[in-house]
Amino acid sequence: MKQTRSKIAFTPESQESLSMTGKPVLHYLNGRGRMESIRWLLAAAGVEFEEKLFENREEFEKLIQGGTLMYGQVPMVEMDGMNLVQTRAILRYIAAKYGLYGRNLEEQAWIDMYVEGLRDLSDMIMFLPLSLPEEKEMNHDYVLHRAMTRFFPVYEKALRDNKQHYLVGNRLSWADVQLLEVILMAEECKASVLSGFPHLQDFKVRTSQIPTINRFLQPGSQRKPPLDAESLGIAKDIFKFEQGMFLKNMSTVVAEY
Ligand SMILES: N[C@@H](CCC(=O)N[C@@H](CS)C(=O)NCC(=O)O)C(=O)O
Repeated sequence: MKQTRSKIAFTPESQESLSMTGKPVLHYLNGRGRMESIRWLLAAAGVEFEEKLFENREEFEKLIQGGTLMYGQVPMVEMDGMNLVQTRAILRYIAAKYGLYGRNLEEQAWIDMYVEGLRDLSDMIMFLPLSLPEEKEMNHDYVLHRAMTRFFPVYEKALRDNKQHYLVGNRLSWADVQLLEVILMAEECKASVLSGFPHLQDFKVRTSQIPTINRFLQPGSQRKPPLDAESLGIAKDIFKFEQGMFLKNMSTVVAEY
């Protein structure tokens, strides 16, 4: 399941031509970050998309100056005549549009509860590479502990108690797509993270075989690899992340761990 960094270079001209294809156009850097869940959801829904990947701060600033970023931030997705921003808003729109957001308000509420928990966990994993060197191991252990004691037991129990293959409504939803994404992220931190969760193991195997998802998991897809040192440096330059941001975000919860 090797992922590559295939990309389309950012140029003002390509910006013009790409949006003419009628496919959603994703604006981000060439890495996972906050855009990855959006890539996952579109891929799972079987929607083809284009990517405009900026490579440095200058290109990002050009995009900001273009005036399409409501908050001067990405992810931004050009779709259905809109410049969609705010990750959750984008995800919710895609989920609703492609039938992955439940059949009624109650199912939507369940999907939201699962997705928000998964977002808490995936944010922690996403920020791990920003840990201070001397705190990396502690943060890594903390996140895995949280995954195994707070988050995964919830999804394990839901699958067990519902006696269904999916988290909500006995059919694939945004919550399932997000769960598989986060399981794979957690396994990159610790390969055996699912060892105490038989239903999640089954879930992973089953959902990975859904044709649209399976294609996304194959080499050469638009799925992005985990951050390496080089791409972390690029991301820091582009977004001007502060080092130690992870710890600042997590400081209240670390104290009680
Ligand atoms: N709440 C926003 C946060 C977006 C955000 O922080 N984006 C970062 C990149 S992942 C960014 O654009 N940073 C540049 C900046 O804030 O100036 C969302 O979820 O989309």
